[in-house]
Amino acid sequence: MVRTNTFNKEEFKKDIKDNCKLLYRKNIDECDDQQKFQAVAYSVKNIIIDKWIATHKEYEKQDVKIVCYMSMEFLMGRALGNNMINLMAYDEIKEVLAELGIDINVIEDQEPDAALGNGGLGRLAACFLDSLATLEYPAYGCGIRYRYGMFKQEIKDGYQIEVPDNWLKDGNPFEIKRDEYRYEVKFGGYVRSYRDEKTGRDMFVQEDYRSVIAVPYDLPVVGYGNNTVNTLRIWDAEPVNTFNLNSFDKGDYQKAIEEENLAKNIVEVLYPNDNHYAGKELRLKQQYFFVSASVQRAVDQYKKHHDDCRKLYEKVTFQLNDTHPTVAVAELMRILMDEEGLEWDEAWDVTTKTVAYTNHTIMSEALEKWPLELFSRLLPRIYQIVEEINRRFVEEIKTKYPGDQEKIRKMAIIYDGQVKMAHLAICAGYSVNGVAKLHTEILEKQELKDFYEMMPQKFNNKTNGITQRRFLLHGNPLLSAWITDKIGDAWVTDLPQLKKLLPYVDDEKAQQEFMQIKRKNKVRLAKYIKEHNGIDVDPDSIFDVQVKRLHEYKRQLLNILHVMYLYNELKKNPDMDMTPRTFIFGAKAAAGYRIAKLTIKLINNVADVINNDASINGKIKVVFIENYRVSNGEIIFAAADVSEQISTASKEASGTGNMKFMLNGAMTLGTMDGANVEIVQEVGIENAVIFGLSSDEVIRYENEGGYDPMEIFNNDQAVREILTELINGKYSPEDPEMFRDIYNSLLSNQGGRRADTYFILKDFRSYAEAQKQIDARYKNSAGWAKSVMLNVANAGKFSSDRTIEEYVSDIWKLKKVHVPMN
Ligand code: 26W
Repeated sequence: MVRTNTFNKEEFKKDIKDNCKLLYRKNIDECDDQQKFQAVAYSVKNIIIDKWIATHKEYEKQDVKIVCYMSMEFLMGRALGNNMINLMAYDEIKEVLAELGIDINVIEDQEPDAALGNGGLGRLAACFLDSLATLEYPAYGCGIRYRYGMFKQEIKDGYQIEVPDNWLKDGNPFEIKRDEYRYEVKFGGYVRSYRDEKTGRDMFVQEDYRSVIAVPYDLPVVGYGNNTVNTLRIWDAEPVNTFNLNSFDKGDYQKAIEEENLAKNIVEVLYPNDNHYAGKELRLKQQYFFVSASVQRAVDQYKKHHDDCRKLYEKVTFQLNDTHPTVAVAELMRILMDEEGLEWDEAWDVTTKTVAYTNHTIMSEALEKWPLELFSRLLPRIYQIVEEINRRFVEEIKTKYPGDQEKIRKMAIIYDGQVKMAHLAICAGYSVNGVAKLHTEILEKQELKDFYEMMPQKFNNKTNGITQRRFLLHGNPLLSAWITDKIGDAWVTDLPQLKKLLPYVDDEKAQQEFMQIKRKNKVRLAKYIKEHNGIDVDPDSIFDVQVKRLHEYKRQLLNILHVMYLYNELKKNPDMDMTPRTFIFGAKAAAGYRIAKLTIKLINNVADVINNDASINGKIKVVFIENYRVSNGEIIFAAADVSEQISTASKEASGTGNMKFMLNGAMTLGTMDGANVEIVQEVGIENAVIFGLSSDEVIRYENEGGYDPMEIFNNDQAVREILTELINGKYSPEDPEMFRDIYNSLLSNQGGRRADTYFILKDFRSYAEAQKQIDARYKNSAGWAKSVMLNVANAGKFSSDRTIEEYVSDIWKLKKVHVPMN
């Protein structure tokens, strides 16, 4: 396939100027930067729009099967630069703007990140949409148009402050409201049932409910160098009837107020919890809201061309991004039975051929279990259906394992007064997948063992991936140009082509070019850090980076404890031979996660002490980058030398940041966890630095009730020293008790929680050793260059293009649709 554009520079320039007039009644020179951004974005949309129309025309014409990727989160980041890239018009638009005296980077910086997601799971959804469009597969993303996305993080006095993210403040130039696709979504009330005398069927009607209207906004998802433009459809909520507010009827008035509030609240804000289930009623409302609207829309779309809903699965499949959209199972059953007149068995046959489930975590605190009381009150009809699914499933378990009550306790969908969403998703889904080899193995052998034994055919692995269009082509233009110069540009849509770089890894000149580019990217990041943190960092130091959500299992604490240790070593031995190191952190903590927020404060306090200690000659610097997100992430990945992937083995399902670093030529310093295992397999263990307990060892300790961190505390003087510094005021002279909770979490059992749950002290020595190895390896500059070049050359497997091809052939069974343009 030839990928080209038909971009006309002069036309485009005129279009930008016209937009300035139309939107703002101004000449381009009179517009401020935000206005210029809007004008440019509308001009880009103008190129997209014809492809978008053509794409959907072709889908209808060919009557193709479509995947609906159902997700509470889409962490899209900025759209403008990415759209320009995928239109293959980035350089030309950059030139046009330059001719108008406008700096493209300034324009891109005007756009707020679309941060409708927390972290890994939401960003994965965004990468998948990019790959689906690029590979010409028909797909919808289905989600929620939150008014406020992931909060903005400010650091004040070392503490995280959450600031609302009003991302729609200036309007979103790329979105289109689709008023014609409105759906009612009902909550609460009760179910009245009666027998229809004519048909003899039992009928179920929800009465005395409160409802909202779901209204979709469409965002274009542009394929790279083709004519495919798929759709991310995010739902807004509007009140059913504002008119009722004027009613004199008191009952109606009350109801109208409630419905108005329901509509306002439901899409107000993204829950900023990552890997932590809170059981909030509003969250379940959000789930049912977008799922119901999306399923209703999918069934209606199907009925436009077909009249037998028993074959729905031939034209649509729903992929559930974790358990968050799992009510889709019961909602589809409801629509098929109550509205389309199918019998239970017919509806079940369709549902179990339509719905598939991806698991993204084994952390037990992330498992969604809704209290029956809440679930049945909010979704009375859906609850009845789940009850019946559970009744039949328990019967099945009894038949398969007669007399085994334990199996029922462990596998039932409804048990202990809770609805277990993962059990529902596995029972009804035709596919259950993990997100990395190790993760899938742990699901099969441990977490979901009973389900795997009962239905092994459903289980499969789909190792995550990332899109090289955003995380290399857009984020690292220098390296991209260098690679293309060496091996051509086919890697943009075929990442394993990077293997063609192999002949260059021993070539001294190529090594120097490569490291020069890394250095320029470090200068770019240093400038960003200076502007945003006021800290000077040395581009010739090793940039050692850990950026990801803050969570105890990800062990940012291990990293900063090691920094404290290294600082002590350096103070004792000022002539210690070490390459200067800049430790860079970036992480948002969930607003209510105390120990996570305290860890941020610790990192910042340690940074303050070390950065201001002139006696160490700048050999260690510590930087906490405020408000880590997709857009500054692109700059950070490009500049990293060391990629910290140090989760407790078995806890990180996959990780995807690890892949972004690898692709940009950083060395992984990590545990054998998640996709790190596969990264090491691809690049060779000699081109990564691996440390710590294995997942088997961690699981063994856990089954034995943990290990005794006191033993380490008693016997390792250096460890005792840094732990003591947590409570002696060294890093918090104004309040020596400040970090007591961190100290306690490492050393004492607390209310059913094991001391050092995440094996930080257990892995400490091995980590410190690994860090030493990094220093030693970096000293050998040719050896280092070769290793990190090998990381790039072997990153091919980790493209989300590969992941999507696997989903398509093993799960979704989609056909490519080539969109013609005339
Ligand atoms: C109910 C609260 C909640 C919110 C988010 C529970 C769980 C989540 C997500 C599953 C957390 C998440 O983002 N998981 C990450 O998914 C990535 C994509 O598969 C993986 O790479 C990460 O390892 C995993 O932590």
